[in-house]
Amino acid sequence: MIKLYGAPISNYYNMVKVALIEKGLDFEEVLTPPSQDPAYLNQSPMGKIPCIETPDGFLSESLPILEYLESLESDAPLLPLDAFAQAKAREISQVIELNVELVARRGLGGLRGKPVADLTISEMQRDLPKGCAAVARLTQFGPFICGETFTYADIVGFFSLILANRIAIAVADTDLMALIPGAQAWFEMMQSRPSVSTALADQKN
Ligand SMILES: N[C@@H](CCC(=O)N[C@@H](CS)C(=O)NCC(=O)O)C(=O)O
Repeated sequence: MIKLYGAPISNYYNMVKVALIEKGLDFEEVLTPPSQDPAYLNQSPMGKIPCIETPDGFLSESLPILEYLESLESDAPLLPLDAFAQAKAREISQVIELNVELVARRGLGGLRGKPVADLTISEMQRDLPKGCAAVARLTQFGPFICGETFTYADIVGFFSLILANRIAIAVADTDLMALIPGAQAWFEMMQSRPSVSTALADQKN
């Protein structure tokens, strides 16, 4: 059985948790904060959450974890069969993480009442529209990010945008949903998906 280390407050933790639920894999949640404790660094080398424990050892970084889960036997694939379509799902996941989630994350302190430097805010205002335009170029939400089929790119996209948009609105006065045509309807569809609503409910508890 897979052990999932981390906490529901983390959007990355929720990406992995929702993938485990969607794939119908048995897993156990082990509540763990991010930590620089040497014992935890042996599990997750940057001390971040999530990481998972598999029969073969520990694994960190959400995207490789999703790839690993995809390699396990399950009746619910989270990537299409076609190699090019698979690569497109990876492409959009990475574009969202690098150019939207991580850019917005620079202002995370702002959600916790900490001051955010003017330079950081102006860089967010410059870079987030670029990242959103790239996402918009890659998807038409038909209805999912990659078209007709639900993929892990929907999970990565949803849990990236849910946090990134809160930060972007609060800190940089930038509404990411308004910058990605079709994103709002897709976001609402994702929110009511049982795996996602379970993770969101657990986050509130
Ligand atoms: N690239 C990592 C990012 C994970 C991440 O940033 N996790 C946050 C919580 S949402 C964390 O552990 N932060 C603590 C830290 O940066 O030390 C992944 O894909 O899993």
